[in-house]
Amino acid sequence: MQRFWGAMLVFSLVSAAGVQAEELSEFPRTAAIIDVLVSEHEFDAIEVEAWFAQGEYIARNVESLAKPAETTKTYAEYRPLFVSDETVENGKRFMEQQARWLSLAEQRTGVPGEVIAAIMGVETRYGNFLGVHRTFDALATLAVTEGRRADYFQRELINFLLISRDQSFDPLSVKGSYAGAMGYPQFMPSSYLAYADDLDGDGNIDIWSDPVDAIGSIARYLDEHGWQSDEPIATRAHVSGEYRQVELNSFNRDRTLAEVAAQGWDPLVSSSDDAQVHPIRLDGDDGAEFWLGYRNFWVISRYNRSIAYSMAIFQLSEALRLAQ
Ligand SMILES: [Ca+2]
Repeated sequence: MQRFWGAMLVFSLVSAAGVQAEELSEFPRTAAIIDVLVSEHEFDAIEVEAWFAQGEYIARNVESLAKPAETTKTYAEYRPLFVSDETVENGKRFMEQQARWLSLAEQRTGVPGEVIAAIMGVETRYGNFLGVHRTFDALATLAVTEGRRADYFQRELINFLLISRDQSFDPLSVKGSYAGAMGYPQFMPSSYLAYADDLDGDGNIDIWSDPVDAIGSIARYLDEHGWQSDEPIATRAHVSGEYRQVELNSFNRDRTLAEVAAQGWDPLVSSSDDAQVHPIRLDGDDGAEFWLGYRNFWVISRYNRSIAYSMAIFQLSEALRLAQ
């Protein structure tokens, strides 16, 4: 108990000294954001100020943004978080429950149901974990924190408030990820505005409580980023010679299958000579693994620009396809 009170005292002294602002309204960027909302988007000043007064600054979210799991773990550590007997079993059940809508989305976009389901599985455990942070707090925290991404999060915060006005919900009522990703598909507000889809046709686009619209939205997102129907996503490759001759684990789109084949990369699942490829080396359970990502792998990476993330989506989708 004594130690507890000691810790409380230190905390109080630090706060009183004003070492760091703890209220959203104390940050210099806040007044400018409120001004944009009022002058450019005709929000009511008193209402906006009340949101910032009731919202919370979440200091640890700023740290979380700097070190997401896909950049701090090897692939052998990362993969089982998302590809396991449990995630495949739950995904199979999700696909059975949503078979009609997955099929409709696939008809419209060419994106296979198992890829849509895999994204939902990795993002939110098929809708069972939508995030614990109020979206307003998450976005406002990152928007008021000085840094190279502050302007990006300011735009996302404004987009979020525009969506809440359009869809008539209280912006303080919605929860999501620490970085402001929302609902079943974990869309950032700008992605909602650009790609969200009313798959069930009821006139609302609800990605927060409706898996059907989320399915349509994920399919549309991949489609509009260039998904190619009936083309492979990625394949294991055998590499003869010096694999470092090609740039590894990059999303540069200027390599073709013919070029990397000439440098000793031999894919298990082939494609056309001029197919876009991404040579990949991962640290798997049994050491180095070599892969070639195709165009559809790059399309998946538009969801999250990470090799580990995109590979986990591909491998979960393959497991779900085989489990059908
Ligand atoms: Ca709808």
